[in-house]
This record gives sequence, C-alpha cells and structure tokens, in this order.
Amino acid sequence: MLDLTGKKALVTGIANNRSIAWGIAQQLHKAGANLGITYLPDDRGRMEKKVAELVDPLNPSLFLPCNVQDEIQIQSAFEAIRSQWGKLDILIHCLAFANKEDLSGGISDTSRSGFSQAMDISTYSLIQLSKEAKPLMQEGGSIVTLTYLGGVRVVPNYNVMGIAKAGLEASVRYLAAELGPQNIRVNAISAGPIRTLASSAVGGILDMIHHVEEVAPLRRTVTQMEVGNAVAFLCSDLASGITGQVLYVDAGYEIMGM
Ligand code: NAD
Ligand code: 0WE
Repeated sequence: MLDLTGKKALVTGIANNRSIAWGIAQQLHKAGANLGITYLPDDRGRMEKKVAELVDPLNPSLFLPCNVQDEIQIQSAFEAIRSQWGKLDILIHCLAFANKEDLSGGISDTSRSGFSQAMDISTYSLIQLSKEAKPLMQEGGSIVTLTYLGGVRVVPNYNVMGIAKAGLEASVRYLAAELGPQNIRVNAISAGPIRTLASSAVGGILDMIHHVEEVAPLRRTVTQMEVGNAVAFLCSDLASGITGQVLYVDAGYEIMGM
C-alpha cells in the first residue's frame, strides 16, 4: 500500500493553489507524510502570508523561506531541518524560472545573463538542494523534480527553459548514480501542460492545452493532483526499484508522432 507515514518531506515551489507543488503537498499529506514547506520570500512578506494560509490545513511542521539563489537561505533552511527533524526522507524540487523575454523569439537571442539565471534557478538548484539533503538521508530517501517535454523536443517559445530542463534531466541521472549507493533515489516527473502561475504568464498556453486535448491518448490534460499521485508513488516503497528515470504524467501525449 502507498504509505508515507512517519516520512519527513520537504516541498519547494508552492506559490498558490494552482501550483503543481500544491497538488504534490496535498497528496503527500494524504499518504501520511509530515511536511516541511518552503516559499520564495518577497520584501513585503506577501508570499509568506499567502502560502502560510494555503498550507495551514496540511499542518506543516516546518515553514521556511528559501530563495534558491541565496546560499544563506538554503543553509538556514537545512539547518532548521537538521535541528528539528534530524533527518529527511523526501525532497520535492518543483521550481523554475526564466526571464519572460527569453520565453519568446529565437534561442540565438538568449543573453548570457538570462541563460545563467534560468540554469541557476531551474537546474543548478536541484544539485544544490540534493547536496544539502544527502547527509540528512542516512536511512535512504527519495528526490523528485518536475520537468517538461520541452527539455527533449522543441516546443515553440520554451527556448532557454528547454535547455535548462535537458540539464535537469541529466542532473537526475548523475545524482541517481552518485546517491544510489546510499539508497537515495532520484527521479523526475515530466508533466503535461497545466495552467499555473508560471504557465499562464506564457503567451499561447491555452492553445497548447487545446492541442493536447485533441492529440493526447486520454484526450485531456492532467491535473496537479494526478502529478501529486505519481510523486507520492515515486516517494513510496512501491517505487523502491526505480531511480534515475523520467516518468511522463501527460495523458500519453509524449508517445504521439502526429
Ligand atoms: P508555479 O509558478 O506555481 O511554481 C513555480 C515556483 O517556482 C513558484 O513557487 C516560485 O516561487 C518558484 N521559484 C521561482 N524562482 C525561485 C527561486 N529563486 N527560489 C525558490 N523558488 C523559486 O508554476 P508550476 O507550473 O507549478 O511550476 C512548478 C514546476 O513544474 C516547474 O519546475 C515547472 O517547470 C514544472 N512544470 C510545469 C508545467 C506546467 O505546464 N505548469 C509542466 C511541466 C513541468
Ligand atoms: O516550465 C514551465 C514554466 C516555466 C516558466 C514560465 C515562466 C513564465 C513567467 C519559467 N519562467 C517563467 N518566467 C516568467 O516570467 N512550463 C512547462 C510551463 C510552460 O512554459 C512555457 C510553455 C509551457 C508548457 C513557455 C513557453 C512555451 C510553453
């Protein structure tokens, strides 16, 4: 049975009730996990308040600011996990960012700084968080990140994010090889397009969703909850033999050639 009772799970990437990470947090909670939630702080404290209210029903035992571009915030977050939990079983990496101007036009127009920022936030952060998680996962563990088909195929306008996701999927394989001997499994879920804060800011996302509804074998898109279920599975003992993989939760879209 899918049972995460007694497991300590850190979930990154909740911004609002549409976030994929929110679907994941709810399913991990349902499976019995004890949650730690991180949020991206802003200077007015609005995000902190908003996310705190949202996650309150899930009774998180840790609620921490964590901008992955700020080494000090990462250090204090993991120090809090070490002192209050003494271990970590599950790490959910569910964040990405690229400059809006780099998500349209030609990839050859991508600036060095835009490339670095997308890579730093969307790709390097998995490596960085995994490095901190490693010493806390002495009993083994499960790390799951979120990726998208645009890391493997050309999706118009996904641009620099596609390159970042390709790097993210390669990072999953290298981390899985390194951490496997410690029984830490590292996998990615490749989700189909879902309307969230990040995707809604993208021009043409509704057309893409309609295309998926016509072409995908299931003739629909997927929900945050369906992604959350697959994450819960990957974090459970049911998936004890699975590491280094990219699992598509996309209503079957990825298999289609036409
Ligand atoms: P979202 O906007 O709800 O989540 C993105 C999160 O990234 C936000 O919570 C934001 O606070 C966080 N973030 C951005 N910069 C950060 C930083 N410097 N430090 C810490 N956190 C930061 O959107 P979402 O669609 O739920 O995205 C979550 C993940 O799912 C991303 O990795 C995205 O690439 C992936 N994904 C999304 C879709 C989709 O269609 N929505 C499909 C496949 C994969
Ligand atoms: O990974 C993502 C979202 C990535 C994303 C989106 C934004 C929009 C707002 C990263 N950074 C930003 N920065 C912003 O300023 N997805 C898989 C959703 C998504 O984004 C696309 C897509 C799809 C699908 C961008 C272009 C084309 C398709």
